[in-house]
Amino acid sequence: MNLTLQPLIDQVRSGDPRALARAISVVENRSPGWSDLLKALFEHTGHARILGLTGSPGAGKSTLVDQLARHYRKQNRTLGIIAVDPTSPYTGGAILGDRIRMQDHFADSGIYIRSMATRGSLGGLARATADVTTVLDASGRDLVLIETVGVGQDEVDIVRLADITIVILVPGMGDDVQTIKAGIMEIADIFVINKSDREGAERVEREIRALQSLALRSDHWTPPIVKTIASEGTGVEELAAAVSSYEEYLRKENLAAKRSIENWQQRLIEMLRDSLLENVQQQLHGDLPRYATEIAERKRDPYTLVEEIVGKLGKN
Ligand SMILES: Nc1nc2c(ncn2[C@@H]2O[C@H](COP(=O)(O)OP(=O)(O)OP(=O)(O)O)[C@@H](O)[C@H]2O)c(=O)[nH]1
Ligand SMILES: [Mg+2]
Repeated sequence: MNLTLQPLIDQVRSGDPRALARAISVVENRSPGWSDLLKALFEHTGHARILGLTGSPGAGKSTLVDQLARHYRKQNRTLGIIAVDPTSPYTGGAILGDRIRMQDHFADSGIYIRSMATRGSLGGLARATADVTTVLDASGRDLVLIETVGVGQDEVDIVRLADITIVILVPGMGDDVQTIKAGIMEIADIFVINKSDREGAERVEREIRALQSLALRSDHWTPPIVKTIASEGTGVEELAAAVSSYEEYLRKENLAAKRSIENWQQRLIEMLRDSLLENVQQQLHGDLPRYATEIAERKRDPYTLVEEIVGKLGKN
């Protein structure tokens, strides 16, 4: 254990926002001590409730996160918020919006907000988000809210971190439900139809119900559908109630542990994959181009080469 890290660990655990910021930077940038820090913090995790909110660009995720944060703060629960920016062109404006909204909570040490970018996060966005969640959890936050745009595999991986996943849809996006069906439908524990002040909310609801009737979940939970107008705070109480009832369901059916084990199985594979790949790349030094040339010229076969490289792993 790296002794110089102890003060930082203690400060993080006391919930100090400046220490949190420092610890998160160390972890995010893979600065010296990052793994010792996570190792030491891990035993203090597992207490925070992790909510993942995902939906199309501009669906109102940040507005909803903000409203939920207000709701939970009224109950004196502390929060960490991670806004994952996939650097899609859509989010350019929203970053500024997030900052403006954040100022509302600026003086409140019960809310810690962090934006994450794909750029610069080594080892993938999902891993970085998971590690930041670990730090926030260890700092004693009651809830961690993760906002992510639901588009790709990275986002699905991020959502898998969550205990409860909220999928946000909006009316008037044509065949949005159809598009989203493929990846995101299956992971929704709760559906939100935001911007319900707009026409078409009922239609979206009917579409979700129709899809739900086709696919029964293995845990037999039927994800509730909550209509919200996030910009006015309408439906936020109902959403929080839906979160509570799913928590209650998980507790009653003893499903929380099962879900956690499933998630860890997935994460372990990802961690191993990252780590093994790093290891192999180190082992290869700069040999990759030479190997590739030899294979292209049929002087070597790739199957034997891979066997050799993998065989050497862990032996040096
Ligand atoms: N009419 C209406 N507008 C809303 C509602 N909720 C949010 N908005 C507006 O929709 C816009 C986008 O909201 P955001 O909360 O930034 O959406 P987001 O999903 O976080 O967006 P990205 O992070 O860019 O993907 C803002 O101008 C909000 O004020 C709603 O219920 N009704
Ligand atoms: Mg946003």
